[in-house]
Amino acid sequence: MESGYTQAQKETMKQQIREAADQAFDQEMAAINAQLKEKILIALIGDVNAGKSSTINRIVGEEVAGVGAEPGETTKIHPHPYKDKIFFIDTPGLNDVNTENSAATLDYFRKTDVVLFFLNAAGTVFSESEQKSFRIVESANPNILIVLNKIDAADEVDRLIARVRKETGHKYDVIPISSRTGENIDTLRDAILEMLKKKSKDILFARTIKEKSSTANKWIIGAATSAGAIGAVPLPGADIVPLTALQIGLLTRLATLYERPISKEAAKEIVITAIVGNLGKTIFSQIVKMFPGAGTVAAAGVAGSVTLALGYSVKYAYERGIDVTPDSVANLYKTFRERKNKGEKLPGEEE
Ligand SMILES: Nc1nc2c(ncn2[C@@H]2O[C@H](COP(=O)(O)OP(=O)(O)OP(=O)(O)O)[C@@H](O)[C@H]2O)c(=O)[nH]1
Ligand SMILES: [Mg+2]
Repeated sequence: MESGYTQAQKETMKQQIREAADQAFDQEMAAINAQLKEKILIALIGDVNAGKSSTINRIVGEEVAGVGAEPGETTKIHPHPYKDKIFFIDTPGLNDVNTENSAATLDYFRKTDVVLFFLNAAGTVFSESEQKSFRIVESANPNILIVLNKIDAADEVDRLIARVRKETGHKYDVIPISSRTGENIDTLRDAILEMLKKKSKDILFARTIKEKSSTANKWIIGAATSAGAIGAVPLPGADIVPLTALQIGLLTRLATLYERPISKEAAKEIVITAIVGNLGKTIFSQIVKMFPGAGTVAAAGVAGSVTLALGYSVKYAYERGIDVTPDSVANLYKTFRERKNKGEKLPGEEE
């Protein structure tokens, strides 16, 4: 396959990628390792039976704490150390906020990374006592997502959302979910990750939860979109350093997400294969058909397409326990393309 670069350009680019990758890899790994050392605190606030425990179980994909049908199972502040350094702080409403617990409670909220404020769509939504709790929480920590749970058992959900948004000054996301049916749990999960990302704390949480595929897709599309902004066709010279850094960043994060460490050498050679080698220019028109989200990225050019192909190939390999090497990545890409040319679906499309 013709990559469109002259032999001399290829040699220059390889050298530039090696140098840029050396530096980028060390920086990315240092940043990731720093993230992994930090604690993540997620507060769950809401009346008894609002569905706090059921929702968390859904988000992480396994049983975290006892989900009781008995009202009032959670009776006091209860930081569950979940996994690694992730803590869920389970609180039953704040009706007793004037009691001796209040100072400790507020202290917790101040330290919290994400506050999930639960409302029961099938109950009295945003009652006076809930509003009072909300004001208290809001004063301590504005990183709040309002979770409107049990929408499977409620009517006029849109109206409830509009009301809660209005009563909270349109400052917070109100996310309607059902932890019974699973509806919109992915939206809530993404919102949590988005909030953690702003604090550079999303990687540990993303790695800990069971559902990794949608996180990987977001990272891949994000990196590809940024790559697209670098230049339509990456040229030897100024384009190579930022493009290499982006791809190394994506590779190291995917490796961390799937808990399959990648060596600097392998990462470097994979980037060379992608940029200089056979993931080159000719994939441009084909990639649009191949991967979810490719349409917008491919419009931005070869750099974006190449990054997308790289990301999806590596993700595919990790999900199937295939070793991530320059050869395996290039082969996977070829397989994808052949399948697509024969009109077959890609694995990701079959869901
Ligand atoms: N219909 C419906 N029921 C739900 C939903 N989520 C939870 N429930 C039920 O509501 C009850 C309480 O759920 P939990 O997850 O224990 O609620 P909690 O907020 O953790 O309750 P406490 O720990 O007692 O404060 C259980 O019987 C759940 O099965 C939902 O989305 N829809
Ligand atoms: Mg509970």
